[in-house]
Amino acid sequence: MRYVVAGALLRERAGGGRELLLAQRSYPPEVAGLWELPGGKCGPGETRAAALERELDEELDVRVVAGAPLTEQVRLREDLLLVAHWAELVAGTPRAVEHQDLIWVDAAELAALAARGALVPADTAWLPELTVALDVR
Ligand code: DCP
Repeated sequence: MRYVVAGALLRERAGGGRELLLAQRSYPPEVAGLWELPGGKCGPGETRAAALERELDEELDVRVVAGAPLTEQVRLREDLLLVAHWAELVAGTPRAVEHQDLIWVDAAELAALAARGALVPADTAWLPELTVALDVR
C-alpha cells in the first residue's frame, strides 16, 4: 500500500476563532481549481510524518511538524490510501509554490466551499473532523 499524506494546518484568526489552510490544485484537469489539504505521496521507506514535512516544505515553503492523524482515510486506488495529519507551523509563511492559490477558511467558509463542490472530492471525508476543530472556541 502506498500513502498520500495531507496536512491540516490551523491558526488563530485575528478577532477570534480558528481557520484552516486550503490550497487550490493546479493539476490534473479533473481537479484543477478545487481546494485541498496540501500534501503528496510518501516516498519508499519514508514515514508519513516525514513525507508531510517534506511535501509542505516543497509546496508551501514552510517548516511544519506533523502531529496526530485525522481519523478518516480514503482509498484513492486499490494501492493508494489518502491520510491526513494535523500539522504545526514552526517557520515560514505559506506561499503557493505548486498550487494556484492558498486561503485560510473558518468553519462557515469551509462549509460554503463544500456546498458548492469546490473541494477535492476525497478531502470531503475530513469535513466533520475539520469542522469540529474549527468550531472549538
Ligand atoms: N490527493 C487528494 N487530496 C489531497 C492530496 C492529494 O485527493 N488533499 C490525491 C490527488 C492525487 C494523489 O492524491 O490523485 C497524489 O497527490 P499529489 O499529486 O498532490 O501528490 P504528488 O505531488 O506526490 O504526486 P505526483 O508526483 O504523482 O503528482
